[in-house]
Amino acid sequence: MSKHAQQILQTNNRDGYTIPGAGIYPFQWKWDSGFIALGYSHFDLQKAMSEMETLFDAQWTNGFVPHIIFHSVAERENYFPNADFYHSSLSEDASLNYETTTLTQPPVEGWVLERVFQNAHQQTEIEDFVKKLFPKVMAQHEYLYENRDPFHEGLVYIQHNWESGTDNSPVWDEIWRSFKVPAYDFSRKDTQLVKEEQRPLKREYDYYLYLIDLFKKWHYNDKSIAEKSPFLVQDPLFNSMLVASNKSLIRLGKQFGFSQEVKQLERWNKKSVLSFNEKLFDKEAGMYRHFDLRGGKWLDGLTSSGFAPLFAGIPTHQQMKKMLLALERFSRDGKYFFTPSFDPGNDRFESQRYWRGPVWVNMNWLIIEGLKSYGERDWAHKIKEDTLQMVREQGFFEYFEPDKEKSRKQQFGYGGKQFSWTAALIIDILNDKL
Ligand code: 9WN
Repeated sequence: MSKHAQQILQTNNRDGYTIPGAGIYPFQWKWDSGFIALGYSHFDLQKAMSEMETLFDAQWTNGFVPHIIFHSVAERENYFPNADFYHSSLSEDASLNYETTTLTQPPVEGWVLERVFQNAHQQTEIEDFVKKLFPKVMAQHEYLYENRDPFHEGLVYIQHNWESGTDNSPVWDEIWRSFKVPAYDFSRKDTQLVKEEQRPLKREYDYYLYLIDLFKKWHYNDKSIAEKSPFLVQDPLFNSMLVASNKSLIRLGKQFGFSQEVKQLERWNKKSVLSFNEKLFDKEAGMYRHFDLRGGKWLDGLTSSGFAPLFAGIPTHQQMKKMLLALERFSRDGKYFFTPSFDPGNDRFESQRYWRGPVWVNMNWLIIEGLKSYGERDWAHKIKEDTLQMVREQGFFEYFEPDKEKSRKQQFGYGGKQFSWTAALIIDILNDKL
């Protein structure tokens, strides 16, 4: 299984970066690259390092790291919306080296850097690599805390659903209902490659595009976005990745002599963890929620992103125990595989449609690692077994049917095939002694 996974990464590897999946995702994606680098670090350190270096080559002058780098001109026609739609040069901070999007994705790079470092087992080049990457990752965190945290809470906002990584999650539904958008006329490429019922609706794409059009009008200026945009959300997954990355940078920073940075990281993290538990933890549900900064309230619905704080060590022991009960409820006592991306008890749950229900390997991996860090090995083991079973029986797909009954009747998973982060994280899971 591990060999097969390695082959997938090799096949999806381009010059210096790895595409998430052939056809549907033909460029470099930010958080995908993080998971992919972790996978490579088990068998090809050079590739792990170049994956991250190439990503940071596209970093903007203000520290922002874009979510897609449109490396291949030949593939431009095959993805929508592409560089022509974003027009990133409207921003004064944009990369001059690459055409990119103007949105970001969860800041996984700090903890990825630490894990790549650990898996390198002191190979000589790794120290220089860490020293080179550390300030770049730090600059990303500075960008986020300085520009995405208007009330200095230690919780940063995302400005677009694509920044969450969980594109069409039902949690955004009520935001979409709060403003009107035109019906865009465009040709979608994704639904030519993947069944329509497994992808977001056209009407949702209208919202996604409209937000970017608004940002263009404001030249992608963060202040204008914070003041005027209808979409500002404190997302538990995004913020967990930031806290986990802060923690990794603190450990690496101590080892590599970045003492000023370590102080700053400790200040940020203290505030972030406090606010997280005060503001985003829902005691009744026993898990974390998305906070709508524009509307001043939690968004409606529970998602697998609400378990991500386990990965960052944010919940107290007591909160973690409540989260185990919430996890059990998500599985409906074994009716569903761990972990559906949306609460199966909610009537907006859709078992095939992308982030509205299916299981994703990267979310399972984060939860497994989180549970291990709390010493909940039996729990971690259960989720690991479900993950391996789905991939073994159906292949290295992008996402999977959560309903065990339905899943038994189908041969394949959903979305893109030979999907890079599924392969990369399976390599990591198989390397684990658990
Ligand atoms: C938009 C590449 C990306 C992932 C996201 C996933 C999906 C893109 C799309 O694919 O999003 O960024 O075209 O739907 O939701 O998490 O990074 O794998």
